[in-house]
This record gives sequence, structure tokens and C-alpha cells, in this order.
Amino acid sequence: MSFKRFSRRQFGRIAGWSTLAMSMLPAGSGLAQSGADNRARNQPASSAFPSGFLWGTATSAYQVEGAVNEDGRSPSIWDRFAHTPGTIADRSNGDTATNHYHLYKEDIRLMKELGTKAYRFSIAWPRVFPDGTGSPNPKGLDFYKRLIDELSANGIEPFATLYHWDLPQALQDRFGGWTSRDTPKAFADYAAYVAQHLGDRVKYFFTINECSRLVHLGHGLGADAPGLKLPQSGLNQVRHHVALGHGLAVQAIRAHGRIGTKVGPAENAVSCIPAIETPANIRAAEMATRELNAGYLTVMMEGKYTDAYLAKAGNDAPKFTPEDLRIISSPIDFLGVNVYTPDHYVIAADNERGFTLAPFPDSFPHMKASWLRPGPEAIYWVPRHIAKLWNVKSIYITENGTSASDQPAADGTVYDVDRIMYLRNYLTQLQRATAEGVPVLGYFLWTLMDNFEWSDGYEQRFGIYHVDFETKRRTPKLSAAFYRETIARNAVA
Ligand code: PNW
Repeated sequence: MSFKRFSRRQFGRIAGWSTLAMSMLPAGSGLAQSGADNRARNQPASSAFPSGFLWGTATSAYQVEGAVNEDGRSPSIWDRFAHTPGTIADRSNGDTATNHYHLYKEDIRLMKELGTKAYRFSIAWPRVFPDGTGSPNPKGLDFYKRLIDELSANGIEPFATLYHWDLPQALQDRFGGWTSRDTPKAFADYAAYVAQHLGDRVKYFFTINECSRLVHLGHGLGADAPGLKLPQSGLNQVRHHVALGHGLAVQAIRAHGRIGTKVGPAENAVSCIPAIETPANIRAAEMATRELNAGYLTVMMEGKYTDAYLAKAGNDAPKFTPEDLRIISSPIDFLGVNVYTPDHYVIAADNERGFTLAPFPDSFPHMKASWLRPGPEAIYWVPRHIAKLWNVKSIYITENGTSASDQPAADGTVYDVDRIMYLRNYLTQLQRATAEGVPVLGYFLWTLMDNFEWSDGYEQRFGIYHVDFETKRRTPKLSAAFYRETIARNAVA
């Protein structure tokens, strides 16, 4: 692909802001975020996000790092899966990905250019414990120390996810990965070690990214690593072990982290939207949220599987002890939710469940990825339901974003106005939530730069920086300018 790299200044011109003016804003002064500044820009204060709202970007280890054989890293289930013929759309893998392992300093410059104050990344378990358990590999952890120190030097708060799907292959081979109770135990040991050795540098930890996807796509549909298609009973047991892993990791971080270390999950909550905003539909959407997240958020927050969940599972219900449920529901400091799309439009109904789910019509639009239906109100309702159902006081949007075609135009620019449209609408709904007092403290845009999009390989681009996967060159898309402007105003641009 011929793709002209343009300079920062050209980027500023294209994006309609002056890089000079931007660079004159004192970093971290909060000036650009004050109400006075919004008024100066003719923004009514009511359209602003709360002051101190944390703007960030997110990535995950296997999707960006590359360097899969370096410094003692062992293969993960994703290395094995991606190297298995027929698994990845473009027959690619994460062997080199975006080479973030070596280019992390450049990537932190990109974050700084956006004005972000937080970065959510994941730690690759097989770098830290190549065998999954046993002897740690200090060189593996050293990479994260370098990364975190560079973030801190640039005023960017690190938010570390402990597990974004890259289980050490050794654990899959030894005892069947998450099908065994040994994996949650190993996960807790790994979490304890990371909290001990990075706890001086990292204040915020996420346990597991999207339990729901790793369970369903990885162990039910076989579309993600480890590519299993378990029967319902096996799948329910995996779901329980993953939830148990979350709870054990929370306890391990509490026991081994510093005072003030904060921990929570990053879950892709099943999003339930009132089809029409009536009190009855809103109540029905809350009930649907509780039921349809029964195996994940609900058990984490309530310490029990709902009656309907267990009744539906019948003989296939997971085997668990009361102690398991206590562990799973260990108190957390915040709840992270990934919000991409409305999963269900909900209507109140006079039936046992109290709701019906509207089927999606064929005509419902989607973004570049066919699963990604734009429904901006999802990012309003998910945190609102969560805050209401479980009295959650601190919520982070741990991922939100979209893929787009992202073809560079003749002038070399990626005019991703569809991504901007998506982000603008979602952020408008998120601002509606914060304005109403829903306690959302920050937002991590998925994703900083195009990367390995799992079974879609490099065919789905989610970045606000374009990556040329041959040269690994990063170039801002128009959406990077949109995000930069939004952060500077602390209001949707
Ligand atoms: C997330 N859905 O996956 C993952 O956490 C990221 O690693 C991934 O790159 C990103 O979103 C984009 O796909 C999801 O169907 C996959 O709602 C599917 C859904 C949500 C998130």
C-alpha cells in the first residue's frame, strides 16, 4: 500500500487545529478541561465531562506486542491457535503485530500527542511465567517496568489488565486450561507475583478482559483460542472457573499489592437498552441486565447465580461450593465495562422474566465489522444499569471504538469520518450519563493503533492511528484529531 506519512504539522492542519497552540497548553494543568475554558470555546458547561475525567486508550499484549520469542516468552494459546490453519481470516498471527514491544516509546509519544492521561494495556502471562506456574522470568516483567516507567515519565497513568486471553500454552497442555480448577489457582499466583513486583508502579489492575468472550468464543464456538467446542455442561464449568479466577486474582492483588492498589474486572457486559424510554421498559432492561450477565457480572457482584440461570442450566449447571461464590464476589474497587454495541433492545412484558428482547431487523445498520451495530445509547445504559443494580460507585469504560475501512485517500490521509460519527455519538451518550451523575470516571478508546484483531487478523482496523503492517509505521487518522480535540475541550468535539 502506498501511504504517505505526513508530519505533525500537516496533521494539525488537516485536523483543523494548530499544533503550536496545542503545544502551548501546559500539560496536566487542567486548563483545557475547566468550565471557563469550555465557555471560552462557546461550549456550554453542561456539555462538558466532569473535571478530572480520565481520557485514555487501550490495547492488549498479543494484539500489539509481537516479539513472541524474545526475552524468554513462551507460546500462549493464541500463538498456537493463530498458527493452526483455518483459524485466522487472513492467515496471519501476532508474531510481529505492531512491534509495540520495541516501539513502545514511539507509541507513548502518540498517546501524549492525543493528550491522554491513561493507558490500558495487558501483561502477557507467558512473558512473566513461561510455564504458567513455577519460576518467573524476570526479563519478561522488565519489559512492563520499562513501559510503565516511560508512561509515568510522560504523565500517563498505567492501567494493567492481567489477562487478555493469552494463557500460557503450557497450562492448556498440562491440565486443559480453564476447563480445570488449576488454572484459576495458577492465575492467582501470577496475579500475586505481578502485584508484588509492579505494585510500586501500577495502582490500577483489571483482572480478566471479557470473561464472556473467552468463554463463549474460545470454549463454545471454537472461534477464539483455545478453539474448543465444549458441550453446555463443560462450557458452564469453564465460565465458573473463569469467574473464580477473577475472584482469586482480586484477593491475590489485595494480599500482595500496595495500600491503595485498586482492582476490578473489565467485562463486556451484555447491554440491554430500553426500546422506548418508559419507566416500565427501563425497569425491564435492568432486570434483563441482571439475568443476561448472570454468569459474570451478576455473580461477581451478588455472590450467587440467579435462580433463572441455574434453572435454565438444569443438569448442566456448574459445580461450585459456597466458598467459590464468596471468592468470586470479593469486593472490587471499580467496575470496568467494554461497550461496543447494543446487545438487546428490551420491552417490558407480562411474562415470567418480565421482559422480551426485540429481534434485530435486517435493516439495522452495522459498522465495518458485521457484529458492530451502532447504538450509542448502549454507553449510557450499561453504566446506568450497573450503578443502579449494584450500587457501583466507580465505573470505567475500558473499551469503546469501531473498525472502519480506513483506506488512505489520494493525499495519504485516512478520513475515517464513520469512526468519528460513531465516537461522537457514543461520547455524547456517555456525557449524558456523567451529567446525570452516573459515576463513570474514565474512558479508554479501543484502540490506540490498528492491531491484530484476533480471528479477523489484520483485516479489521480499530485504531485511531493507522499502522502499515509491513513497515509498522504509525500515522494518525482523522479520528485521532477528533479525539485530541475532545480531550482538550473535555467535551465532545
Ligand atoms: C473486544 N461483541 O472484543 C476485545 O476486548 C478486544 O481485544 C478486541 O480487539 C475488540 O473488542 C474489538 O473486537 C469484543 O460482539 C468482541 O460485542 C466482540 C464484542 C465485543 C468485544
